[in-house]
Amino acid sequence: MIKVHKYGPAFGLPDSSPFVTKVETYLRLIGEPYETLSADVRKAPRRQLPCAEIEGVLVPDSTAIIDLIESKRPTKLDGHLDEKQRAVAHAFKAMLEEHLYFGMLHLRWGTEGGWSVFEPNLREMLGKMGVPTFLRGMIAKKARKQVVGRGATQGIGRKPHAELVATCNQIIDSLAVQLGDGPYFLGAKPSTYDATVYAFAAGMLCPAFTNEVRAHAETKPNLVSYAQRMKAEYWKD
Ligand SMILES: N[C@@H](CCC(=O)N[C@@H](CS)C(=O)NCC(=O)O)C(=O)O
Repeated sequence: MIKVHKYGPAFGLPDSSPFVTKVETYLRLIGEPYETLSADVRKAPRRQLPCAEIEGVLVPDSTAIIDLIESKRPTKLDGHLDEKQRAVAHAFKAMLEEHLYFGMLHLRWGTEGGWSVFEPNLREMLGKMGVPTFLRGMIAKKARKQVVGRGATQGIGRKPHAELVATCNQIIDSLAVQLGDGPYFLGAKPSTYDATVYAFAAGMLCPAFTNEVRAHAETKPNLVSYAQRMKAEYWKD
């Protein structure tokens, strides 16, 4: 059975990482049973999670995991998509994973409001990884510096707050337009892209975090009902 190496559920989400939620949502979309393991990110091959054990091989990267599993399936989850749909969906996936991700990362790690919610969860996770209590504060602070630095390297983290929010909100506007009435991201049937879209929709709408991006996402009734529908359909347990 496939084993997903993850951080762990947090803030009412399946995982603190959208990339982990993406992989698990994909496995639920195809009805593939899987096990999970709370992993130590420091020991992961690329020092990132998720990873998945597939037929004895530890595969890093959410997209590589999904591509490998899809390559072994006789029926493809994206089989019904034409070239144009694939191209558009690929662009949206990149926009969420490589752009919005860093905006959301900054809102969680780089703002005082986000950090006040995120830090206790991080300390708890460090505890599960065996880090002694007296070191957790120092390690969390160091991790915060690194993660905020990543947002700055990508660029979005250097923007003034209002500009960062506007950038994220523009992405949400586009996402809501493309989603339309769904019911899935690309119409009547689910595709691998729903794994990414759900992971990010659930993250941006997460009630634990109060910020302008969540408030903006909440003004999109189709996005909100998409997240609710996907949760009810694939995340009942
Ligand atoms: N491209 C990777 C990205 C995974 C990723 O960025 N994981 C983050 C958590 S959201 C992580 O483990 N970060 C730890 C680090 O980079 O030090 C994927 O799709 O799996």
